[in-house]
Amino acid sequence: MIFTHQSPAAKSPAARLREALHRPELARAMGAHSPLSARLAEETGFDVVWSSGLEISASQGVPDANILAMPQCLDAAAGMAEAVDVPVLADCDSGFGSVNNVVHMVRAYEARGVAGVCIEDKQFPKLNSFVEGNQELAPLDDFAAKIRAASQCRRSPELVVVARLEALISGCGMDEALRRAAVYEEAGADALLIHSKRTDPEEVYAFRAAYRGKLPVIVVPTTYGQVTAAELEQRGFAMAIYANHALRSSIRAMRQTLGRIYRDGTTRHVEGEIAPLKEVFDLQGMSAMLERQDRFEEQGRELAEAGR
Ligand code: SPV
Ligand code: MG
Repeated sequence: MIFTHQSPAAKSPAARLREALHRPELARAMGAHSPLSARLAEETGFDVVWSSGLEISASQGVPDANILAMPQCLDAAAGMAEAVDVPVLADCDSGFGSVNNVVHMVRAYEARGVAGVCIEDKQFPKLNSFVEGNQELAPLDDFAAKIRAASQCRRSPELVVVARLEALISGCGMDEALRRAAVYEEAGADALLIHSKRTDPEEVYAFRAAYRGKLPVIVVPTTYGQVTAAELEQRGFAMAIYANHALRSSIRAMRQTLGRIYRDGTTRHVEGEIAPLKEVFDLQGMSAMLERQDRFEEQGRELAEAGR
């Protein structure tokens, strides 16, 4: 969205995220950390932008371990929500603290146009799920309270509350994941995210087959990236989040270009490999801005003329 349309009658981003989660087809979300990366995800065709805690932290040069405070994560997610029409689902870690933090967080994210919030059942401070270290689960009652609070304290019933299950990550096993799934559903979650660090999809498949509830189930195929969208859809998943691939590709691309310029002492050899400035201007909405400026200045002249 480069300041174009948005008719007042259009469905809210939250309603569209809900629809995406309930369609028979798999919805696909792309991880992003900035308005620019969110726009690239939208332009490519992804249904949803995942405001990734890992990406936002990495873009600030800090570990994904609740080093950034809630307002920093919120600003990043809100910037993305302003920049695109597709719904933004925000990674809200473990809710930035207690149940009181969750209430404040839900209202703040909602007010800034984010379509959904995802909170995970780990302790604060959380540690990225793929890092060796403390992956201990939050007590079940504490996390159920957070989900209940999120679902009851949102201002609009459309805001999507995703409960992320970390039982498989923490080594607590499938029974614990299923037990928690049922409790989070009862607490008011709108969707579940089952996370896994296995290099094959068997445990998320086993979870999907054994889960008997009604909520859509989301997966994050990072370590088992060999699966296809068609397979995930066929297994009954509602959404796949490709959580960090844009960031990782940009790191590799920047390293290559910077290295080449440094070694060659010229930018000549990279010019054909990198985005021309025109592409940057397009992503910024430069021509739309200039066209709008001309239009309003023209109208201003007409108004002034008529008023003479
Ligand atoms: C993120 O993108 O920050 C996520 C997904 O939470 S993961 O890194 O897989 O934990
Ligand atoms: Mg995260």
